[in-house]
Amino acid sequence: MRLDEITISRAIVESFKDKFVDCMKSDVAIAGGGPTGLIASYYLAKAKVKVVLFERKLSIGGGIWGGGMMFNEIVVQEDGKRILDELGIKTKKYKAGYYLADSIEVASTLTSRAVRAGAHIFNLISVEDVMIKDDVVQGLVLNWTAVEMAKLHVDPLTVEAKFIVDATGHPAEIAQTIERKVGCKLNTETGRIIGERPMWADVGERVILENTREFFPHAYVAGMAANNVFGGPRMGPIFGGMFLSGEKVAKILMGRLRKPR
Ligand code: 48F
Repeated sequence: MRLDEITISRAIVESFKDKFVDCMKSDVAIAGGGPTGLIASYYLAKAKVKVVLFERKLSIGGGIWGGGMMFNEIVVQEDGKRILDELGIKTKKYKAGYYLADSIEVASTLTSRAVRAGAHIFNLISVEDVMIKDDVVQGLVLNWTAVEMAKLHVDPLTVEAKFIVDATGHPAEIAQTIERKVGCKLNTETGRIIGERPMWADVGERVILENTREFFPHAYVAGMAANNVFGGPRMGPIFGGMFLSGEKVAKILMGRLRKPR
């Protein structure tokens, strides 16, 4: 059989179109494919929730790949190790309460497990805005990262979701957008983003779980973005808090989706 270039092109465009159209309505839409977004999408998909994740970059995995200052190892504590064990990712004990994992194995396995569980993941797409109707977030507004980078004047497209998750890491981009557009209406002490505090691994890893919550109707924040929105410290290359935050937001949303609304 001779290979035909046009058949290859048609196959890709038609299949992508079907995938994208299918994701125009979902239960949960996640912005950001770092450790938090990946773990959240894994648990949601495993529970048969329709979940779609949009990642700006070519590669999924966010801050996992670079470990600490490009030494590509990450550290997890006991609770974080539980999640890595569940996903079949190897860990090595360093000393009591500190475990190491290989960044490359973590990023690639998390991605693979999320996709295989049924999460729909799109790379090279940036979330540039949200859809809000009657003071409730109802979806995400998307554009190609290439359009964003080239600063082209191209209008975005919108997808609808019952809940959205800001898992964009340190900048908390979705919360920033909502704050800018709706003013002091966030569910924080001040109604605005409190801001990330300086490095303090122990406290940062603890408060991230309390900070994983709804910050605006139907909009949740998880991972490093949660410590920015609700004012917690950063914690550097210890990743247990990110995994546990992703797991927590997935559990909360499973509960909310089960309730009649
Ligand atoms: O930064 P990132 O890894 O966030 P995280 O899941 O984990 C934080 C850790 O990596 C590390 C740390 C550990 O203690 O502090 O920083 O909270 O992943 C966030 C992902 O979101 C993407 C970004 O490219 C990255 O891969 N992202 C950010 N803004 C957008 C976005 C956006 N507007 N649209 C789509 N993707």
